[in-house]
Amino acid sequence: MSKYNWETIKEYSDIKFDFFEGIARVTINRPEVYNAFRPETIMGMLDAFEICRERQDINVVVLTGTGDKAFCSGGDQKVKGVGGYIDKQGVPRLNVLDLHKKIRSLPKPVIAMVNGYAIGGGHVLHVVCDLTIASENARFGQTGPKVGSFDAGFGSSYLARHVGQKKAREIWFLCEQYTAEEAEKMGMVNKVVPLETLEETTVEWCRTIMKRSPLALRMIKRGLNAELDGQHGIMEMAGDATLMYYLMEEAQEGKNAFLEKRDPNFDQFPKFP
Ligand code: S0N
Repeated sequence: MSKYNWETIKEYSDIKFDFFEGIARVTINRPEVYNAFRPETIMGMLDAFEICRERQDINVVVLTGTGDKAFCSGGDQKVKGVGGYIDKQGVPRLNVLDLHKKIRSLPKPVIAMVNGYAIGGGHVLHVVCDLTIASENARFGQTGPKVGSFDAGFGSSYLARHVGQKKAREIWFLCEQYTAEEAEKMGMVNKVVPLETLEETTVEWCRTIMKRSPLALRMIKRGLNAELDGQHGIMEMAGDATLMYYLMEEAQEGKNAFLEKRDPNFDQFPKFP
């Protein structure tokens, strides 16, 4: 039972999506399969994250799973077919990759609130979030090479940036599980707290983050991503630089001069050394 008054934003079949004082919470709601995801789960999450992007009153997003057993146990093995996870129309999909990109692109911080197992594709989900706060009972690990899958994308290369190359290879090659304390020591978890205080700590972190400048946080996220994301990362950071330029009078002058059919006067603006 939460002590916060979370209000439902939108109803979905596989996730819960709610809001409290500037914080949006996306909860994978399939406890019967330890919050494993199927294509419909991901479609719901993609929609919810798009709403998080658009809504002005959402400053931080928390991603978690229902219950005290699992954050997410990865792709639902019961719907895994040839070529991907089979949706209701019979189409095989790997749409979780779209979600990785969406979390990474979201111009707002995303916190994984890991309340149990973060395994397989569930482990990748916490890896792609900006921060991870875990309960003491959380368990982390990959199973891919054991169950016939792998993520050679963010789930391995970005993981290696957290824990180093050797440890990332160990995590993938051995497919063992790690405690929350071990995960914190490795550098892939920011904080470990008792399960009873997980939500409270996460809300506290969100409140602290919300006191900071949103545009500054956005640019920090872009910069940290850009180092790894190549041309795509530069494009996203450059896009935000353009956004900031558009906020300046210098950019307005160019547009106004064009509309007023005169030469722009850019000399009036300071040229910082
Ligand atoms: C989580 C584990 C370790 C928990 O073990 P425990 O406590 O013994 O519980 P269980 O009895 O095993 O589980 C409880 C119930 O939940 C069901 N269940 C658990 N996980 C899944 C799952 N992933 N799919 C379907 N059902 C699941 C159990 O069956 C059980 O239900 P009942 O009692 O009815 O049988 C343990 O459960 C475990 O190891 N789970 C499997 C973890 C796993 O291997 N996940 C899949 C790994 N692969 C991916 O995630 C691929 C993701 C992907 O699509 C991808 C593709 C391209 C690029 C990237 C990715 C990516 O995101 O990685």
